Amino acid sequence: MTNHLFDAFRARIPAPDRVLMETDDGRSISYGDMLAWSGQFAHALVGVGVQPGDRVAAQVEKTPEAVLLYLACLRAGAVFLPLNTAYTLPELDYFFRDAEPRLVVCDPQKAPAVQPLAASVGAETLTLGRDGRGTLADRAAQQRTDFQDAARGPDDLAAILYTSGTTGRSKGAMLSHENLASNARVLTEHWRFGADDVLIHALPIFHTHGLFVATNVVLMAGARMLFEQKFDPGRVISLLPRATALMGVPTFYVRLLQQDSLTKDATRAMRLFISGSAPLLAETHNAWRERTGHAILERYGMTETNMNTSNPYDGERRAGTVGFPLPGVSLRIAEPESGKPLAQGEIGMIEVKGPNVFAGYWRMPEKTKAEFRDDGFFITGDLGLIDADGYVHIVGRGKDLIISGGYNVYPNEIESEIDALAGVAESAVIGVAHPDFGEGVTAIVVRKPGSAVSAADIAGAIAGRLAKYKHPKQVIFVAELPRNTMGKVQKNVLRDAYKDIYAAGKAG
Ligand code: MCA
Ligand code: AMP
Repeated sequence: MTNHLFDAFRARIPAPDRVLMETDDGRSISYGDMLAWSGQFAHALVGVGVQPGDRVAAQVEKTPEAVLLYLACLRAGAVFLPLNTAYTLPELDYFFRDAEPRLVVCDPQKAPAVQPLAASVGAETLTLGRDGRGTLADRAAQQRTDFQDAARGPDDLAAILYTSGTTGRSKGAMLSHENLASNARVLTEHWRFGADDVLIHALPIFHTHGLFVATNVVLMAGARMLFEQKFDPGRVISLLPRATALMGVPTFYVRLLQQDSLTKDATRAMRLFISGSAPLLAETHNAWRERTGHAILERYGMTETNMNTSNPYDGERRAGTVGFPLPGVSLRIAEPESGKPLAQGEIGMIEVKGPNVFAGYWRMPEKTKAEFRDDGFFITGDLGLIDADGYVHIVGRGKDLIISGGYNVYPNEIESEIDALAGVAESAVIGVAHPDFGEGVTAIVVRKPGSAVSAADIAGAIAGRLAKYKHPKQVIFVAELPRNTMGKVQKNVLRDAYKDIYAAGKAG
């Protein structure tokens, strides 16, 4: 019996005593430990009734045990559903209702509030804390270490990751074993990862970047990771001499550049710095090269597609571009409305096809259909062009999306919350250039006549409903919103009017 993705990882294990993870609190987990403990975790999942195809939702802190839970889900044939630790109870409630998990794993402190939500959809709740302890770990500790992996083929689901839509509800992107395996294999080769690599892993593990790009590549290479609970620029610099590679969002690089201890000497042992999830400013790329002598390698992906393009390992890493389509990925620029392919150099919709592209949105066949062309290309919603040398440039977004510190924020979701307040007539949420987060979430609000609703009222209403990173960094009140002749709010006019509010030295 084969288990498509886990067998691929298993085949790359260099030796059982080789280290897979070193944590910031001094723990060291070998590949042999990973095999034994993920087997115990898999037994624990089966013990609470998890069967192949069942969803296992996890809102847990970043610990080695959280990685074991992910691997245990693969081995048990379950569908892993990681959730951002910042999500609030109303957000969780939606995901549980939509995905109908068999099991929910959460922090012990959150369990009293989460358990009733899980129970309302018939899910069991187990806990896993910041210290790696909890009812899941307790149950796992009593299990045998050998586990007969569930048979899973290339097209079976490995994970569902939720991604918000520009309109309407969040959508669960269904990722198959082969989606993840093919991308991990391609990235490992393209970026030349091998058993001697040591990756600084300081990303969260509930989104594609930290889970599938960083963790899967390490597993596929039989490499090691320095597993940091959260990103701390000083710590990362202190780890550089022991590492060979770093993966980060642009905010990582901006914050690292603020450290005087970031020097050529400090980065001498490193072979690769990779950036993605949001545009890396050419300014940051150039400053990094000047300070360290390394050219950051920028790549481009999406939750639905994993990684699509990458700058070259050997050739020129061109600032402001996301490089070339990865091997096996077809990428074209098309006319957004008709899907007609455009000539080289023209700006249009980026569309992709390949083994990396997801299987569709969970229980949303109509939405899935709407985002694919008839010939199978996925419509990314990103606008771009291919230059004369074949480099892909992302020049804008066809979707109303803000990316703040690498997290996607959908204005529609925040506008709905603000508009629901009694004193608010209407609102527009926009992304404004921000020196730290890339874009700062900003709310432009029109009060109802006679209303005195304040920025604090808005913050108070959103708290507890939306994850913190979605909260507006500034709220600006205006008499009316600019509209075009069709009556549509002109967000470009607003973005232009407020483009300097976060300029260095200003509040926010
Ligand atoms: C934290 N805050 C944020 C963000 N993160 N606000 C806006 N945007 C954010 N990204 C809030 C905190 O709640 C806090 O609020 C305040 O901002 C400052 O917190 P700070 O300590 O500065 O933040 P941090 O904890 O240091 O986090 C910043 C971070 C983190 C390290 C950049 O956001 C991060 O790890 N981002 C990576 C996200 C990621 O992995 N994205 C990949 C998605 P207060 O002070 O009021 O409490 S996958 C993807 O996009 C695709 C597939 C791809 O291509 O990779
Ligand atoms: P997510 O929904 O978290 O998967 O975010 C995917 C989106 O992030 C893409 O559709 C792009 O808009 C954006 N993105 C990812 N990598 C890059 C990059 N290197 N440059 C610009 N945008 C990026």
